[in-house]
Amino acid sequence: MTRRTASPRRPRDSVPELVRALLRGEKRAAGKVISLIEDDEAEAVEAVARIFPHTGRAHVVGFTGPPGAGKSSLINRLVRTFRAKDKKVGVVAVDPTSPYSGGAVLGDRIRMADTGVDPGVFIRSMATRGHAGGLALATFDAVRVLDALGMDVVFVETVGAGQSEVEIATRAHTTVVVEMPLTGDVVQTMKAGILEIGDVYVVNKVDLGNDDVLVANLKFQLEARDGWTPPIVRTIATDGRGIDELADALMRHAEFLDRTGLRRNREVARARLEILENAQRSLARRVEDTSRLGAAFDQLAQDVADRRIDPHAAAVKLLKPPRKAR
Ligand SMILES: Nc1nc2c(ncn2[C@@H]2O[C@H](COP(=O)(O)OP(=O)(O)OP(=O)(O)O)[C@@H](O)[C@H]2O)c(=O)[nH]1
Ligand SMILES: [Mg+2]
Repeated sequence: MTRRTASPRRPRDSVPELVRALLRGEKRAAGKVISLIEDDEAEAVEAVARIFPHTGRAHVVGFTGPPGAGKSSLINRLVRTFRAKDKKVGVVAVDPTSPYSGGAVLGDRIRMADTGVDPGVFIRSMATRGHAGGLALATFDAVRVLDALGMDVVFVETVGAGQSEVEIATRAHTTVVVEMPLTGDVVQTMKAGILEIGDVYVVNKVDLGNDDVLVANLKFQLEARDGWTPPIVRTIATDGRGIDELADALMRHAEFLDRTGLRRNREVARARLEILENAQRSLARRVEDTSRLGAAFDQLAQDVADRRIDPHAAAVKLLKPPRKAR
């Protein structure tokens, strides 16, 4: 089959082929589609459009929290726990440095990127380059790939350093906020906004002590939302303590969303964001390559320089869809 992209790189499978393989559960195809998304290739749009009708099954759990709190370690443990319950598990880590081993399923860091011996686990790190602003979109497109691949649960890890990372986590069905107790004589306050976003709070590294103050603080400050009081789970990710309770809390929240109809609300809220972001992105694409704007753009620039039109009106005119030929 001939390709339109005159790329010197290795020949690629066609998008329909890739999507068919993905829907058959082939992890290799999933990895390729995520690479297209990651590189923001035009084919990614077609691929996501094709897989979209096959998504909506997976329960998506977002993890956020300060660097080093133990998000990756917790997810590694949870992968194992959910595999033991015979659930297929996907992981998208928005931090490419995350050290994933896939619980006990995968042995080393080299193989963690896209394959493993267990067909029920798929772990993928997303590189963040080239996605200023579009990171949330790329992440959720990748989540959809894992959904279509047949994963029952998809964990998304982001480092809660910036607002955009926190936002990614809140687009999940269940948002987990991971904190760790600080040691020494410090008053530990929560970062602004962190108390509003979590459905489940984890206080990890309780082996290091000082967790009582943090847990009491959280208990005091957390409020029920829509009839759900966020549980606070104490864990030691390194030895597995509290992981069963955490898995249980995640499942209870999933059931709560189904029982109350809030799952649908969350889907609609995310859809709003995604429609707007896609609209912004396609507008940005239309104007980023000035060579493709053609003679109309040049003429508008002349008109602005001659004061025949102001720059704002010129922009509106530029973005008007071309008139259809009669
Ligand atoms: N003592 C102790 N160490 C832990 C625990 N959980 C994780 N760690 C260690 O803390 C360090 C950071 O853990 P990660 O799981 O990489 O944390 P993270 O939140 O994913 O970190 P980033 O992705 O860099 O934000 C590692 O060295 C872990 O081994 C715990 O419960 N107790
Ligand atoms: Mg990590």
